[in-house]
Amino acid sequence: MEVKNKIILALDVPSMGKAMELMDNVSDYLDTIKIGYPLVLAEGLESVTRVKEEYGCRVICDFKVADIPATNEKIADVTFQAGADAIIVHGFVGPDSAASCLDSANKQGKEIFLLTEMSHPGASQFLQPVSMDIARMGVEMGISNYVGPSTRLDRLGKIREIIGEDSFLISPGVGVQGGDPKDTLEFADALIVGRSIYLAHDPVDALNSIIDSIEL
Ligand code: OMP
Repeated sequence: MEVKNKIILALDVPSMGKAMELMDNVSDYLDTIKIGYPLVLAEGLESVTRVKEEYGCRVICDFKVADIPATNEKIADVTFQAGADAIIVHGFVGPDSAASCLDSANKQGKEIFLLTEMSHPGASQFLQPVSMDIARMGVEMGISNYVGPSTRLDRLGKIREIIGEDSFLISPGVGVQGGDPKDTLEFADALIVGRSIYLAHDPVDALNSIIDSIEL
């Protein structure tokens, strides 16, 4: 997978109007967009279909799927049917739950991203003790794509070691959460960036300064 400018926009805005306004400004610089609960709960899964149709970009649905296998499969199926190219799936629920999403993806020619360790401070309490095991589980299952934190680069580096150079690793937490774009790309293939872009007075400027900082 190649991500244009190594940046995935987290389109965590509250309405389709705001999503379109932002996308009209930044879509030339991006080919991969992450859509999660904020937009889908406000506007429905149709928001995924519309963003894909209007901008022709790759859409990763961030539903952090974490249910029993039968329910996970239904969630993945309906998400892919709406046009999503990939879905983010929690690893802590275990291999059978993740496998149901992987099977759904494989059937429809789509992909899953396995979430290992999260980027926020609270992740250190329950998730951190098992996050490397989650990455190992992903490798055993043949999963190719992972999410790991830019806020703890030592941990991101360990995740990269476990999943290997051929896996694709995307990393949220740069900017507002404190991670550094360039340092994160030592281990990750692409960054997930939300508020630093969509809350900026000038989102194009903000995006360009992240791109510049990566290239320095
Ligand atoms: P900003 O902090 O605004 O740049 O947004 C980060 C985006 O990445 C949000 O959509 C989060 O929901 C998401 N995210 C994390 O911040 N941390 C994680 O550990 C995992 C994710 C994710 O799965 O995308």
